[in-house]
Amino acid sequence: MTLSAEMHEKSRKFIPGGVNSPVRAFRSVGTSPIYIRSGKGSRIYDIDGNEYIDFVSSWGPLILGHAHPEVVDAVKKAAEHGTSFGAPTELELELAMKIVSMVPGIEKVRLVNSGTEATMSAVRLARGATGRDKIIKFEGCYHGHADSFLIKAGSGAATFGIPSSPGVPASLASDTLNAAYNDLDSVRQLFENNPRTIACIIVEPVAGNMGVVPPEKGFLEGLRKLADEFSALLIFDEVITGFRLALGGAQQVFNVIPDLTTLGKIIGGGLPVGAYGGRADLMDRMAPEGPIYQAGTLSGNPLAVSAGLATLGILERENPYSKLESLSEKLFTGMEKEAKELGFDIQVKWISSLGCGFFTSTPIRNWSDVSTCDTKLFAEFHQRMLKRGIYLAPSQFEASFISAAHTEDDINRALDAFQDSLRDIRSSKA
Ligand code: KE4
Repeated sequence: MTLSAEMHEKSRKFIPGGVNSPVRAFRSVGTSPIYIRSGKGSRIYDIDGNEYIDFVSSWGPLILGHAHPEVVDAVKKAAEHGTSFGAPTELELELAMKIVSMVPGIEKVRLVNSGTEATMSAVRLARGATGRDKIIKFEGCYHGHADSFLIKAGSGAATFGIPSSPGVPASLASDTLNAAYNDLDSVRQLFENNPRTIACIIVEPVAGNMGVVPPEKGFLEGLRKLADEFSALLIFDEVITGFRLALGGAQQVFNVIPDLTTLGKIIGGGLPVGAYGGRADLMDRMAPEGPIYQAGTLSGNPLAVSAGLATLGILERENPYSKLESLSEKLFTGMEKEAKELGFDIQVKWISSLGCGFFTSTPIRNWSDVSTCDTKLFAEFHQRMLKRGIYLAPSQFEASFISAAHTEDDINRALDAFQDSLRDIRSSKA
């Protein structure tokens, strides 16, 4: 038995499922999770001494790779001055100003401690500002685990077949309306059937929690128009896409400006930071400026903010986006080619430095297409890639990420492992 397996057995006695976040449990890929001791660059190392090329990147934050020296230094330095004050600091103002300068739709921003806090606060603001209770989200999209979002949600909720979680009051669930991604008619339908009761549309501008599903041409522009037509607010949940697609995120790439934006992951450089921001007239409704309440003991924490500032500073200075794009193109087009040559139906979808392969012959544009995936076959594939030293998200409904620390050689090794794993599966079925 590996040390990881032993550790997991012990951990389940103290932590539900042995994990602090469900999707880490490797349940849907049928193996026990590996326990990570350290990471450096594009590599992670488990407690059994195995090395992996990491394409999870802590689910997105580590666009610079693990333990970037400047990020580590910034955290060390900050810690020497104290870890938290519960009071304003210059550092949080510096990060706020940087975010405002980078993200087109953000005039004012509030820092919080996770993506979930960011999205739940943005929706509370939308409800408070419009006086309306209902929200529109998209089936298969995931916005964190606040009650209003756990209705037909993606990510771990979809992975474990609990897209609508017990514990969410029916009265609240009824205020969450689900549309189909890439389907503007389904959004219009909801507005027409629920006149003057919908506060906002919240959308992942690139869906990253049902696997990766990019927006079709005109989809985001169409949402902007529908929100305006029905006097609702448009929220871009850029927890994944923020600083990932470009410094200005998806709203810069697609040139569609939301009323509110939520951020997380990269903004903290691997430490817990989330943020929500947008039009100043909306943000000024938040206490203490306005009446809508949101708070947090560790919001703007100097250590986390230092890691975020270092990360955004390096992204600004090095602008790795074209390198990320070319490595991603090599990986994902290579996967597509190899799958075809080996006779596997895999729909590869990617944009910038995130993507995935859907194990289905159905062309992918939203959750109903994604739900046709053969998750058993994905599990067999995942196990084989892991054995070959390639660490992928343990779910068909997640993204693979490329970091600035990945090299051509990493991509070649991943493609070799991809080919060998598919060959292995094919001969096991022969
Ligand atoms: P957190 O509360 O996990 O920081 O962020 C929630 C969230 C909000 N919005 C989007 C678009 C997100 O992708 C997330 C979190 N993403 C998942 C993975 N796809 C986090 C991994 C996990 O749940 O362990």
